[in-house]
Amino acid sequence: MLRNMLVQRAVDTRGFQLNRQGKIPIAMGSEGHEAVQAGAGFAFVRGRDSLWVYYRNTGIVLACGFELRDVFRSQFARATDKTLGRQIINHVSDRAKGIATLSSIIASQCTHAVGAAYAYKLRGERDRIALCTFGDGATSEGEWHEALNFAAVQRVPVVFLCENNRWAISTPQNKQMAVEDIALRAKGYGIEGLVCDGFDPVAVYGAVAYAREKAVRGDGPTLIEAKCYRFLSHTTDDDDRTYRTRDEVQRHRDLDPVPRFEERLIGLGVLDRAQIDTLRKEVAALVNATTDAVEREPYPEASDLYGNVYAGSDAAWV
Ligand SMILES: Cc1ncc(C[n+]2csc(CCOP(=O)(O)OP(=O)(O)O)c2C)c(N)n1
Ligand SMILES: [Mg+2]
Repeated sequence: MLRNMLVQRAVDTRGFQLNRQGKIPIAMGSEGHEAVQAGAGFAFVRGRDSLWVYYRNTGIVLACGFELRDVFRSQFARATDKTLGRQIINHVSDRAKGIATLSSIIASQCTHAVGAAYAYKLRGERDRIALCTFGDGATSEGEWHEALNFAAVQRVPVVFLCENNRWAISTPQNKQMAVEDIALRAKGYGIEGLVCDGFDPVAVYGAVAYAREKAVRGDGPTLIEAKCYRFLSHTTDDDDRTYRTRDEVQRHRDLDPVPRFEERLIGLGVLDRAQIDTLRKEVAALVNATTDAVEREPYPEASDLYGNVYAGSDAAWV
């Protein structure tokens, strides 16, 4: 889990650097979400479950088996990218690993996840769930409510995980809803809602593993709200200094989940400081080597544009 959290942080930093160097068009960091994504990813059962995520989810896709080089192929839009360099950055997918492709349309993945889980139920595929993640802002979308309601009525095996980072770009939570806990909304659909500490990967793992077991037993969906914080601007196209104070950001940075988890592991005697330093160096070397290797890969050819659009002829229709 710690390794995954360190990789997430290194990928975020690299994405912002590559954008400022003019090498990639945009980056979306998940700093502050590392614990949510590491914890949830470790509760996902590879080879069985499916994952329905949003753009801030590099950490969880990596924890579910997505390859680091494929993250960079997406960022650099190379021909080797699983979506052939066509999807927006961080909109990654790997069908063989159960990681579904996604749209930037907020909450659209929620109805897709429920559809997949409904299929598992109809086909009698036990011990399989759909894990669906989204932000606090997504819970204002009609599609989110439709997804929760249908999932609850049909008792499909889906786990809803809200990464509540308190902001939807420049909209703070209190301008978006009049409740403090998004998990409360579960009651309105007749399902269980849980709040967990999104700065603690073990707490998130526990909540998601519990909800997964429940779904597998046939006891339907759960809404988990993991409270975290977005340390960076929304994307490299945003400047958060225009709408929130540095004090607020610093207050949350003081609770940074990455050093906090390191201290916890040291306190428990799982790792010592030297081992953590070695791990940090390994992660930095891996991210550097992967960045360099992928940067050398080719872009798609312009003539590839019409391929994989329609079956059959790939000639331009104009
Ligand atoms: C339907 C729709 N409306 C608006 C947008 C523009 N938009 C992109 S990200 C975003 C904020 C989403 O916030 P949240 O769900 O809290 O996720 P976070 O980025 O904070 O992780 C918005 C409004 C969109 N992509 N889709
Ligand atoms: Mg948010």
